[in-house]
Amino acid sequence: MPFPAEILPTFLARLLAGAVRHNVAAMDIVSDTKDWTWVLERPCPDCGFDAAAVSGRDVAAMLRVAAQAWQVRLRREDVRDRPNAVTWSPLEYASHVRDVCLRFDARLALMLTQVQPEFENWDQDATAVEERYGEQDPSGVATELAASAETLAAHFDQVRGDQWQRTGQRSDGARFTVDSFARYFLHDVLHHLHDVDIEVRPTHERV
Ligand code: NI
Ligand SMILES: [Zn+2]
Repeated sequence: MPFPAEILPTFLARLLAGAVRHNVAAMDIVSDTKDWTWVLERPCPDCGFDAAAVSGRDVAAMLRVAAQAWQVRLRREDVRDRPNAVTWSPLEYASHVRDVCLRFDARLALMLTQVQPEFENWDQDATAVEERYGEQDPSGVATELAASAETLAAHFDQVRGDQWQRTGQRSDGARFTVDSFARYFLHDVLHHLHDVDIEVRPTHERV
């Protein structure tokens, strides 16, 4: 099993080096209505993350590193600025990531306690409007994101043995194991760091 701390810094380092360039079309807010399950099969051409190269067991540690990067991003002056009319501001993306952690934590609990549960549909764009993501307080979002990410990381840490192969299903029919669900989730958190042009130094440089 690869040591997870080595993978995420490589990813962040590539972002810093400009090796991964934006695909402007892919940044559109409506992109979250697309089915992203293909990211489990091949590297994401936008953010460069390869979900097939990690194990569900790596996800908790990588989530903790990513959550730190979000803390840094939320402190920047341009946190409320949208790059253009159809792209979320970093604050909106961070609010989304906070809620993704909450939502996926609830789904993980279902997968661990029920036989192939079906997840309730979640309209992410409607939630962003209803919850007024763009008007939330950045420091409050930072605190909430840190808490929701840590809660989910702790629950991933508690998954044991056969539990990684338990299953769940989205309302659109997409099926996940806890393992693929964890890797799918991690991509979302990392992809959105890419969306907000994260500029943080990897904390675990390999020497
Ligand atoms: Ni997302
Ligand atoms: Zn991506």
